[in-house]
Amino acid sequence: MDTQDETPFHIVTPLKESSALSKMAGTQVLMKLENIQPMGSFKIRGIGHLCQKLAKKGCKKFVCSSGGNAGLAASYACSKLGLPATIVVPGSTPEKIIHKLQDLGAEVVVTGKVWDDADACAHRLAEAPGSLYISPFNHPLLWEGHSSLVLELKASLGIQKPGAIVVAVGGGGLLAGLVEGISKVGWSDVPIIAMETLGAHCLNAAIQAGKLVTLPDITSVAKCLGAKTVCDRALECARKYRVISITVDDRDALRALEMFLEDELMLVEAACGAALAAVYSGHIQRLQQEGKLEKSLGPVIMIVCGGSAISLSELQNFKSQLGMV
Ligand code: PLV
Repeated sequence: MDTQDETPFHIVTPLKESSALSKMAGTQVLMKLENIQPMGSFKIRGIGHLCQKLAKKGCKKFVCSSGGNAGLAASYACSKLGLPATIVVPGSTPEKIIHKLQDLGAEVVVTGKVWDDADACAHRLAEAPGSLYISPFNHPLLWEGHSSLVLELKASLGIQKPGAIVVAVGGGGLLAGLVEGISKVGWSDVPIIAMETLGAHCLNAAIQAGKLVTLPDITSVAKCLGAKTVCDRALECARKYRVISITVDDRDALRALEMFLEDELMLVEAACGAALAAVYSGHIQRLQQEGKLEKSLGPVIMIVCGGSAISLSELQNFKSQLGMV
């Protein structure tokens, strides 16, 4: 493909009511189906945009650290751009993802236990002449790319404002992109419910401490939320906008993704299960009762962020690890 081509790599995703989620929440829930993006997650919006912009400036090789999905998006974008990609992932990454990355033509380096270890390696590799490091969540162009999601919401909803937007938070790139989007469309007062699993709760810890906090380890099964430190911009967003931070445990996230599979027949990662748990574990109604969300609420937007690091057997493994079977 011509590197000057501005056509985005992401698709416009459907916004679809879920009667099951609406019933659980007691209010209308609309799913933004990012799980059907190329490579199975929202990541292509930001990473695709970032790679396109940097390629246009003459970058010839990218090195991206990833929990999996950002790497898939970067490999996909690079294959479209005809550029080489090196993806550095932690040892916890499923074989299936590594093969997918290789099939896309990426060089894959597996190192360390968690994403932060892979990230340190990616920074070192990117010191090679001609290579450029890309973060899976921490870059203004990435946030700009993610903000396209809100522009689509605005185009679908028109004058109707969302009652809240529910999102999973890892390093905070999607959150930062949503905030950019709601600012662009005049929805700055819309609450964003930022969901994390305990053991990958770097945003929640930072909000509690009033400053960035580095978690000692990532203990959650939601490895794609597993950045030990959230990006500065995400904490800034939480300070300046109506961000409600909620943590759930791994069991809640897995239960949510299992119920979602039953209800909507779509299988998503535990990272996405964390967001779904806002409804399936009753947090929306609780927030309404506590007066943190309006009693009569506009449509709640559930960002079904997706994720490829899951299969039925992987779900069974997680459940047995957590004593759920
Ligand atoms: N995953 C990143 C960071 O991992 C990655 O490298 O793929 N939902 C899914 C399915 C994700 O893959 C991610 C991020 C998130 C949510 C959270 O997005 P973020 O990092 O922008 O807050 C360590």
